[in-house]
Amino acid sequence: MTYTLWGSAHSLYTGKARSYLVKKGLPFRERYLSHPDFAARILPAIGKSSVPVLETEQGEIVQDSGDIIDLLESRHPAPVVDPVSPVQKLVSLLFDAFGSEYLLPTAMHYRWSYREQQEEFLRAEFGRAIIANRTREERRDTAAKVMAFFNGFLPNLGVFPETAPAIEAAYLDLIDALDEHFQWHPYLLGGLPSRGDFGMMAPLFAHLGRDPVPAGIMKAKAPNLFRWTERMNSSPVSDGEYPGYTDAYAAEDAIPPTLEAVMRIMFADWLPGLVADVASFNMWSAGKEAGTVVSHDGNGTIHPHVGKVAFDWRGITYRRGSQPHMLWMLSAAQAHYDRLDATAKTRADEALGRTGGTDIISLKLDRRMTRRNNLLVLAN
Ligand SMILES: N[C@@H](CCC(=O)N[C@@H](CS)C(=O)NCC(=O)O)C(=O)O
Repeated sequence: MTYTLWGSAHSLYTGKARSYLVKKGLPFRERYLSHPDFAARILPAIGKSSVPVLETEQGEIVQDSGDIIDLLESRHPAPVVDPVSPVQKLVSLLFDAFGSEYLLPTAMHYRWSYREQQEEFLRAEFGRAIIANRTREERRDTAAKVMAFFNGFLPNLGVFPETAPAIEAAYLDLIDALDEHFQWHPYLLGGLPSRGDFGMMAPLFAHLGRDPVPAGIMKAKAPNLFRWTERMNSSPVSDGEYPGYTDAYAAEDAIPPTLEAVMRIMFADWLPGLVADVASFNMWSAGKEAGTVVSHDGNGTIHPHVGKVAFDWRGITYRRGSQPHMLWMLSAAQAHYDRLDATAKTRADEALGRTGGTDIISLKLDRRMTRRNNLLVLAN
């Protein structure tokens, strides 16, 4: 049994799926979009050009890093990536949503706002992903067209010269706290990676940990975090750096105090945008039929929005397209929270109270979403 991971080295969400496959010890091979089969077989099956895509030997073809993990978890439960203990599982799901979605504008900012300083690298990486067996010049030229498409995402993500200083300040606060955490612990929740680690790998590897400008920042300012990005792509669970550490989550459902420090920053910076996203989603979804594709214009995309949002954030007004996919991921954490028994809920409430997460877990979506044909749609 060998899985095929369609994606590329420079792709944000491929980095999440790859790290998951590596840490699970699942046999897989990688294929880039440049492979003729991508256009011939994969594209028609998923309906649009996006990665990562997992292909199984039974012929299943799945897009979306979260769906890929869900499918593989249903078949390969060990080693666990969803902690059994309730508070840790909640924290893992929250980091998955935060990493996979909230940090996307940050990752795209550092990739595209410093283009001059890293143009050659980006051209090589985009070229490598999409075209094979051509000269360097041909690759560079082909890459330029695709790069213009991705560079064009910035306004919808709220990345402008006026917002960049706040985006960078928030990022530096976050990575400083993560650096302190990884001084003591190999993974977010202790000695085993969790779904939250994989979500964080999405932005922190391919863009922030690999593109020249942000990688330089991460190495200089948060070397322990940089080291974690390496650890997350190496197959042994323990890499020898933490003698005496066991390959298990922290005992007794505990959250390491250094992670609580990260969570304080995470929740404070995340809340204002989420509040705006929820209001926008609730307004858009009111009265719509089950099965409606989540999208402002009815056209399904992998990063849909359902209108523009504006909110106060770190002393500025932040304007961007709403992020329903972030709400979809947050709702997984909320659903887990809602199912907790009374004792676990009390402990979860204490942890959220200590770290400023109470308002986030209680945000209320009027409608549920589900996934159909690789797209988000309204549920019943
Ligand atoms: N929610 C999706 C997002 C996938 C995604 O955004 N992939 C990027 C590459 S990292 C892509 O293919 N973008 C093409 C597009 O947005 O049209 C996932 O988790 O897999």
